[in-house]
Amino acid sequence: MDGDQKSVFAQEKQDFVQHFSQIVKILTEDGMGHPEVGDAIARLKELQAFFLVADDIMDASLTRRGQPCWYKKPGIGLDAINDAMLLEACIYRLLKHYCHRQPYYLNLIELFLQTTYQTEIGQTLDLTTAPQGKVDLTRFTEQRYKSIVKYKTAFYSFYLPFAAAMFMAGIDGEKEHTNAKSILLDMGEFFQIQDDYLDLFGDPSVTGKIGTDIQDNKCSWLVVKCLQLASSEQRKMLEENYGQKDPEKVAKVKELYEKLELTAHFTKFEEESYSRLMGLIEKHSSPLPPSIFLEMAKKIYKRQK
Ligand code: DMA
Ligand code: MG
Ligand code: MG
Ligand code: MG
Repeated sequence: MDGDQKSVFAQEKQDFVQHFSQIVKILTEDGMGHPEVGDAIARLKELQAFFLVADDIMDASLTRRGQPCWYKKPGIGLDAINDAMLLEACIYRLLKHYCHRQPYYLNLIELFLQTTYQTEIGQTLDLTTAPQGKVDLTRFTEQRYKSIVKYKTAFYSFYLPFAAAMFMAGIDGEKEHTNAKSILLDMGEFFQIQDDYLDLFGDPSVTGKIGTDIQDNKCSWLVVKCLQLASSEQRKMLEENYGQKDPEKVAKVKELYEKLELTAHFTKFEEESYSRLMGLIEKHSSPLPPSIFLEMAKKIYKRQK
């Protein structure tokens, strides 16, 4: 990163922090109008993303953003389920606060509701493809993988923010949204593939989270790729070691991944995916300026966290 980029980044971060405290202020001001719920509202000062609070419980994860996951904090535990729902409700409180007189208000509400449904469908696929204690490698197909990541990640992480901005700018045509979606879902799939790669090969001090995909029996990009490359012997060894907590078994799976050079395969995939993405942007960005998509691609390509 050069100096200019750094200062832009610092400025963006400062802006974000400012907006964020404003949001928390608006959400917690309600507590003053209704003192009987003040204690509950005060909890929102520790705001986190609602899908991630719930996801960490379901994935039995330990850390998030360099801290214990919310449900792992002393005194929180499964109360975090309610906190996740409370955070979800905050979306609609904020939409009302900022947008209820706007012509795009209904579009935004429907967008958030629809995206929540899609993400929940994706999480369902993610969880049912990874049943605890039942390793069945035949489930881990490329086709199943693509459906999981499209629904659990691509809609909410990529299409949602762009679509929201488009509605706010008065762009509500189906054609325009379909075009943007074709770029953004592709970007989202790539983003989750990186997430799966980093789950095992990322540095937890950089990603802020310790990976659990092997232990959780997840249909990760790594296991799908591994199965495409493995000999029948290696497949058997994967069968015996995948989806279990035992650190020695996890290490054996990692060893196999390393033997099959999954890092090199990932790097190659990343290059290919990037050029495909550039093609999609060229073809489908209009009427939006391609730079919006290119900026986003730049942020995620070769990311370490
Ligand atoms: C992320 O999947 C999907 C959602 C809806 C949070 P994941 O469990 O791989 O995410 P992470 O690696 O951040 O726990
Ligand atoms: Mg998770
Ligand atoms: Mg998950
Ligand atoms: Mg992950």
